[in-house]
Amino acid sequence: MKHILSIQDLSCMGKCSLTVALPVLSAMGCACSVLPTAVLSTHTGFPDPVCRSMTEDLLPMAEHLRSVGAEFDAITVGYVSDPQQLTQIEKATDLFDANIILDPVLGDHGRLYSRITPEHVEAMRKFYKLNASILLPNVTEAALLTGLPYREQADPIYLQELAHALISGGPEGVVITGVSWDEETTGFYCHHHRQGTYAYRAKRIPKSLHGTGDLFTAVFTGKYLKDHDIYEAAKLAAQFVERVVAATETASPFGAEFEKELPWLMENL
Ligand code: PXL
Repeated sequence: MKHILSIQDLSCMGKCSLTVALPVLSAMGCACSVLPTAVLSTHTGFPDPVCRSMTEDLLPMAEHLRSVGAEFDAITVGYVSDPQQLTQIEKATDLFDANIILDPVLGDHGRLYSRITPEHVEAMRKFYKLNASILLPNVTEAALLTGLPYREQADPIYLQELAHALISGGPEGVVITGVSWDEETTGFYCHHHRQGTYAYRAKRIPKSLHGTGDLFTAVFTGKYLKDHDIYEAAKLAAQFVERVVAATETASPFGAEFEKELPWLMENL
């Protein structure tokens, strides 16, 4: 059985990060251990969440996991609540012989998430270059990390520029998610050193939900560990997210109704 270490926050309510990674990866037949970067009452889409950062605890916790013999097939890194955590995560992940799949959670729709500062963006830029094997940014995060301008409506040339700038920084593969191709279609654009370039389009469902990036990362990771095909992994993740968005009755910060689509995911692995 594949064993993943998921490093991201535990938001007590709102369905994102660990509360979606754990059930999704279990449904995909993977074991998932965690290192919580922070414990929040809710994600930051709700006003004024209580947030306790785990900055000081990340490395000792990882050292303890290592000392009792933990080994991982991959490590995923998602939301970090302050940029200093990235230094600790770098030391923590160096203890293990596993590739890092990084979702550089910084913002969406051309804007930073609340609590994310320019220092945070700079720290994430340094971190991905040195540590990420696969990078899963949305268009906003790809623009922030490369310094290229953000464009709401993406075209293949713009995406190629973003992907090439990101790949030249270090990772072997990048999937740019949340691509708005035109009024009617959305999808992703991916590029991998060995596998080449692919673009994926699907019909747009005009509903914006919290946690869909985290769902994408979880499904991507489970599938990528199975057959190491970046395009197939991103396609399954995109299809799952599309189904979840369609199945979610109301767009609210309480999150996506992903549970409804877990049976489909298990059948389509
Ligand atoms: O879904 C990304 C995410 C994860 N964790 C927290 C967040 C967000 C996005 O807003 O606030 C705490």
